Amino acid sequence: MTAPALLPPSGRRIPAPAPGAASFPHHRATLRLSEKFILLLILGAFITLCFGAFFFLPDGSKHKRFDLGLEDVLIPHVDGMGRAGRQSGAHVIHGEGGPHEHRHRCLLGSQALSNRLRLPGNPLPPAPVVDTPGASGGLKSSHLEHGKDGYRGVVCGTPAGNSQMGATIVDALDTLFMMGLHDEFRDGQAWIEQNLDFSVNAEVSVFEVNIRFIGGLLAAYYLSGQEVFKAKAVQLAEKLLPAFNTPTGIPWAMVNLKSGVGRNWGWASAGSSILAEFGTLHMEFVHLTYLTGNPAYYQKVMHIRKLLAKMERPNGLYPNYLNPRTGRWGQHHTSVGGLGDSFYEYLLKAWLMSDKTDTEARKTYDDAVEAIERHLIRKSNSGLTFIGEWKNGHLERKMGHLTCFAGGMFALGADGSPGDKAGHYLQLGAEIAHTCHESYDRTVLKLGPEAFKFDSGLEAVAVRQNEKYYILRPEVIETYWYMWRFTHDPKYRQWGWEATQAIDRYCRVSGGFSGVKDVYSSNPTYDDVQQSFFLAETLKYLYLLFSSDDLLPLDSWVFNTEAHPLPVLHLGNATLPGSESRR
Ligand code: DMJ
Repeated sequence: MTAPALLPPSGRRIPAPAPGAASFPHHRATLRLSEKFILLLILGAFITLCFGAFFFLPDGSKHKRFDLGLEDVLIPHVDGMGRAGRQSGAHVIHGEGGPHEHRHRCLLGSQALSNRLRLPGNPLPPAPVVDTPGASGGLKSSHLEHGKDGYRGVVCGTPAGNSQMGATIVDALDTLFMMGLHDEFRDGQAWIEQNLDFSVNAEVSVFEVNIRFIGGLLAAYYLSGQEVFKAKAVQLAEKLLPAFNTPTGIPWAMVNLKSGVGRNWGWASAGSSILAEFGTLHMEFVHLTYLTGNPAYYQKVMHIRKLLAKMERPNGLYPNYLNPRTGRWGQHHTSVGGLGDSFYEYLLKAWLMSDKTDTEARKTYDDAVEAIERHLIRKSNSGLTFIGEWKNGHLERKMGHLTCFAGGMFALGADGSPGDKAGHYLQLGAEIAHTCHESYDRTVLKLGPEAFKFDSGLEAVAVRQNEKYYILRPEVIETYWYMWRFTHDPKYRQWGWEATQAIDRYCRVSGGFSGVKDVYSSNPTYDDVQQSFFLAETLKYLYLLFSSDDLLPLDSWVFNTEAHPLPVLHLGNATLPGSESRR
């Protein structure tokens, strides 16, 4: 394999702009209260998690079957929704709802490693500037003290269940790095070096492994320059490739890491693959080709794109299900929430990540969004804009928490939209943010339900008991952050601060943070799970919301669907191995 011509002569590590150096603002000597508060949330949760990993995870790397965890993060469950794979009344696929995802570990710092990270050319990001309207007044010093106490309290908390995959350790790495928690970052790195091994007889979700593990490892690599993360990402990606061995090249949802045998979820429309799963591989796979020179990854995802481009779409919409044997659509359900969501997100981000040269991706995104607007987006009686779900020609007036990410997506895609519709899409993003904020504000806990209706006089509230839970999801805060970046309207920080306080008040438990089962109950019960995306996404987006814009600027970094930042690839006239020039 020859190295791709586009790689910098000094090595393959960091494309321009050099991550780390130019991308982070200067250090301030002190942190503000709000900044300390969010930092303590993250630190507390991560340390809690790692305590368990350190003391309770087996050292051996070969296990007959992951059982976390794995059942939760990587193997489908039937019961809820998730950005890529939850459907109404039905299925938790990707780790949501599993009982044992949080892990606890006492983390130890290491000056030697710290020094290594501080090598020239690999500077540490300084603490971000935080300016929190409404927060400084609302945050009392006693609140901060409570944060510290909580942090101390969870350091040696008792873990529940057992995990052998370390999902949260990997998922949280870049959050730790971004916040300057480098001792914890190095402990995570040490765990990965010593324990993370994919030579196991385990069946995993291709999508989840890609967004959480490969995405997390790649971001950790780009930020820190530590080769181990790249090596692990590539090893893992190799294990996923057999999933693409289907008659159409549309990958199976699951693959056995040892045997390479793939299969689909039993519940998914007659053995179909899921749009948001096979459509959420592009960013990571393009980076894998970029970093390794191996064209296989790029070719796999471009093949998916080409196949989709040839297919007829009912009403211009992409159904959530596609059969990998026949290449035909399954049920004609379309969603911008579970089962569909990140497919649309990755079209836009493929364009952004390519330095806006991948115009095919942009056009596909624009066409898809146009159809979504025409068929799925409506205003409620009181004027709330919502995104419903399309089911066999009928619009279900229900919106998932997962769908709330779309506000941020519309804002991110505003610049570059066809015609002079940039203002329109920014406005649409603002309307979705407002609706999703209402879904939080209309609860007792001020935390959003899993799904909410716009029907029979009901607006932005959950009706069914099994839609009233909040599992530490990030999508609403994600949208606040994007809207903040593009408008600097202080209400987004205000809303983010409300969510921060609600999470601290109602989700903090002795062992970390937990989801709650009913956001309309003043006495909620916990689900006893700290999802890995809480550290990867929810707290990261909150931290970014209260930071200055030059912390991971959006013209240099594109966040994968699990909030792992990957750099924009400025390829100039070069092409990726396995591609023709897109110019
Ligand atoms: C995350 O794992 C990702 O954002 C995914 O795309 C959808 N669901 C969760 C968070 O809710």
